Amino acid sequence: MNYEIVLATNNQAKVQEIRTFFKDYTVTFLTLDDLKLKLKPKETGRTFLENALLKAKAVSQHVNKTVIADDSGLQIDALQGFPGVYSSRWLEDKTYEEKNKEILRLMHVHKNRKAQFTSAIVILYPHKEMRFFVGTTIGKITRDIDHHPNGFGYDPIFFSDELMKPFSQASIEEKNTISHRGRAAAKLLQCLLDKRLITKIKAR
Ligand code: ITT
Repeated sequence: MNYEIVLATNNQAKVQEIRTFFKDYTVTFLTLDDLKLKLKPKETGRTFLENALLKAKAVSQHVNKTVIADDSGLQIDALQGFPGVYSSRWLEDKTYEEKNKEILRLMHVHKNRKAQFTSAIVILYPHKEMRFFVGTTIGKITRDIDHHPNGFGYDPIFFSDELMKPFSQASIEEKNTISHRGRAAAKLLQCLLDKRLITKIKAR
């Protein structure tokens, strides 16, 4: 039987990326929707790690299962790391098209376009043991919004230095190989394998 993990997120794009990352392993990810849980924990922490833990704990109170949460964001050098932990809450009532336009406007005067994505993933077991995994990926803020349909959030304005294209032009599998979330997930995978909670599904 597959090992079950609850994903403490309301972001369906994160669910897709994580499910894709673990598709060859004996793990099933349950969403808040699957469990009919309507929770939107307040992200009052000052760091990605604090916020990931807040989200994992909020969900863990309602389920007797292992929970993981991801808190992530875009940090732009010329804007002193902004939007960072505010990536989701900043201009919350606006669409990502509008948020991305606003970032490009703020960046108009800056020559230094360097930026990074960071993801902090927390795993919280039913017996309350927890582990943290962090991943980062570097790139540059583009001059224009890329209108290719892949990705989500800030992907259309993030040119990956490693893929040599905007994240919005990468497939989920491709993005997972070098992304902040993919790198944090790789560390989580190793931990789950080491604990023998999951194994690789054997090819037939
Ligand atoms: P949950 O808290 O329910 O998981 P959220 O979207 O609010 O969903 P965060 O609080 O972690 O998630 O906010 C992170 C925001 O940073 C997210 O909404 C995106 O706008 C952005 N972000 C994070 N990872 C990203 C990625 O891989 N590509 C593009 N944008 C990303």
